Amino acid sequence: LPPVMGQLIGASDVASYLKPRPRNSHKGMLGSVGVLGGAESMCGAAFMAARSALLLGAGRVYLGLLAENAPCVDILQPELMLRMPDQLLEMDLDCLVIGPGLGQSAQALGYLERALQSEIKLVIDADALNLLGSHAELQSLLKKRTAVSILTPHPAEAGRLLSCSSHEIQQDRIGSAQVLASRLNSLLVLKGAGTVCAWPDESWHINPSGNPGLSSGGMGDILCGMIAALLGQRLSAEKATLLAVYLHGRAADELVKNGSGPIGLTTSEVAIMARTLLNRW
Ligand code: NPW
Ligand code: AMP
Ligand code: MG
Repeated sequence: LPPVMGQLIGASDVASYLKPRPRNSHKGMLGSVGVLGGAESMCGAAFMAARSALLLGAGRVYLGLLAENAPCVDILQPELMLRMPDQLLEMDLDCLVIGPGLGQSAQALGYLERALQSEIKLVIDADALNLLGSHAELQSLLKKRTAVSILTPHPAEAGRLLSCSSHEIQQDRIGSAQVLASRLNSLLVLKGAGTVCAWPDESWHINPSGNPGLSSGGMGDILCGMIAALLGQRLSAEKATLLAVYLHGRAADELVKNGSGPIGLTTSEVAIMARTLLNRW
């Protein structure tokens, strides 16, 4: 028989990935996470990613917003540290989320180019994926990276990367995720019901958790913050990805059981429930 390349993500597998904190832990060992995005009218996406990184246990979370009129503090989450995007790219971060609400301006393109040229671990989402889809030179930079790159497209973003429609992606979700992972030398998370996580060696995992309560704006933005928080807490890229994907869906499942969804489920509820599950396991 050929070796089995695919499997379902199991709660019992991922629950043990994040080890209990040592008694003498400090924020320096729990990861400095950066989030770069939030152009005009889309700051919310970057705030959501940053807040979810905080809730999932990152030691420090920095946020760089592109919008000219961006606030300098998140009044509702003052733990977040706001920085200019240029400053953020010069910091010694453990990982960087780039893309939520980033827009596709020349400025956004420049920041993405710099991030891809750096040695930092990257979680690449939303508009950063759209920019990659329309700039072959960025794809070459991505392929050449030796540091971790995790891509989190939904079907339309995956279609932009493969120059096809989201419908075509949906016809072969596993194949599409495998092609993107190996072609772009990245860990690939193809989102949507039954999220597919594919690695460059063509192995893949399907996520059984999650429900239609997650079908609202911002749910993808919190997922990339969750992955980054776990990377910051020193999980391998594969483990951080599988645990975050499972937990994101499982949190939504718990909330639907409690009657908080599927109708009207919000990102903050999902991130807080994910924190509860992580602390209970
Ligand atoms: P269709 O119709 O099937 O072809 P876009 P976006 C598809 C920011 N945000 N299964 C579907 O396409 C983001 O971070 C800001 C199948 C759908 O119409 C980005 O920077 C927020 N298809 C920017 O906005 C909150 C699926 O994708 C299309 C699918 C644009 O990102 C919202 C939409 O994709 C948002 O996060 C699925 N499961 N999921 C804020 N509060 O600031 C998606 N599709 O056109 O890339 O737009 O994802 O909203
Ligand atoms: P985005 O489209 O970037 O906001 O991401 C949406 C997030 O919600 C992804 O993690 C999807 O996998 C998840 N999601 C959306 N709709 C569903 C669904 N019907 N079932 C399970 N997960 C979903
Ligand atoms: Mg998204």
